[in-house]
Parts: sequence; structure tokens; C-alpha cells
Amino acid sequence: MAPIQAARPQFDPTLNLVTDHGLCGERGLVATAAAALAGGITLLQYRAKEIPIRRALAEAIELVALARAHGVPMIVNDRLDLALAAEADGLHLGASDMPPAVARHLLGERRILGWSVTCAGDLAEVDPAVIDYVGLGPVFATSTKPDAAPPLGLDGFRALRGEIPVPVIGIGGIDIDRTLALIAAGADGVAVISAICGEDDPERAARRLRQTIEAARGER
Ligand code: 3NM
Repeated sequence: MAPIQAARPQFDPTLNLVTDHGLCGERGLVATAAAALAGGITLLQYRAKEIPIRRALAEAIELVALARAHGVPMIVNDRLDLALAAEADGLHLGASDMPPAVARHLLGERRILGWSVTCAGDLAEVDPAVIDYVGLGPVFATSTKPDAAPPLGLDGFRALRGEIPVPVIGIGGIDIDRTLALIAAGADGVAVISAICGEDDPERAARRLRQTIEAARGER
């Protein structure tokens, strides 16, 4: 008899804001995330690599409450302890983090687990029984993540996307002008930092990105 699979949380991969303290500047990260939620992001990822745990925990708890008020999942980048302590909706990991099966065991079945794929070598760990979505990139060159892998380009993105049996969110150097091509190349959604955090009006930026993605889907 096949093992009974617990139902995984449903989520909308359309527009994922990944946070960056530096790029949010004086407006602040929480206010930027609030504006982006008002503008229509569908996933929020709290990325706080160098932030001390107590500050990160306070921010993460605030973000979980804000995101929940919009019906949007809040996912923590890298830090499983933080995701659990803040009662976040999920965790996003990559090849330098713990194996996804171990993270899934610790997270339980009800939280979302995202996995970064930067090249064909990362595909081996994409098990749809364990991972809910893949962040695939960088698609284009990005100055936001200095240690990012070489850009895949749209052709590289399309080729790897075809090998991935879960929803795929493109990341890396994505702005409104590049969104159409990325959706045409098979992305289920896009993830951005600077195209929202680096804008003067993050709510408007999020709204325009969401509208553009939805229009691009109509043309696919
Ligand atoms: N991860 P921007 S690229 C956080 O390829 C991150 O896995 C990437 O920032 C990956 O939208 C990236 O400003 C930075 O280019 C994305």
C-alpha cells in the first residue's frame, strides 16, 4: 500500500518579495514588506543573513502577523531555528544548507519548503515529496547577491525548468521588463529584491509586477 501523503499547504508562487535590510534603507524592512503586501505580493521571504537572532526573531514575528493579515505565507531564508521560533509558514534552503529531507523532517508536513537551484548539479535534491517549490537562478546578473552563481540566461532557465517537477520561481536580476520573457520561459512566478525594496514606492512596484506577471500568463 502506498504511504499516505499529508496534504501540503497551498500557496500562490506568483510574486515573491525577498527582503534585504540594506536595500530597504531608511523606510525599513517591515514597512517595505507592508507596502509590498498592500501591492499584491503572494509570498514573503525574510532573508536576514547577518542579523542577530533576537532582532531577527522580533522582525520575523512581526512579518508573520503582517503577511497572515493578507493571507500570504511568510517564509524564512536559511534559518530553521528562526522559522520555527517565529512560527513562520515555511523555510527556503539551498545547497549550502542542511539536506531538504532533514529540514522537512524538522518542519513537519504543514510548512512550505523552498529549495534553490542554481545549476544542473542541484537538481538531484529536488524531490517533490519533500520540496514545495524551487527558486531557480540567478536568471540574470544581480548585484544584490555578490556570491551568486553565474547567470543562467533565459535559455538556461528554460532548460532547467523542464527538469523540475514542482512550481518554479525565477530569481536574480528580474525587473518589470524581464518578467514577460521569464513567464514565457516557463516560470510559475518571480522573486525580486531590488525591483521592490530598491524602489521609491514599493507598493506601486509590487502592484505593477503582479499585473505584468498576470498579463504575461494570459499571453503564454
Ligand atoms: N538568490 P535582485 S539571486 C537572494 O540565484 C538571491 O539563488 C539568488 O536580488 C539565487 O532581485 C538573489 O535584486 C538576489 O536581483 C536577487
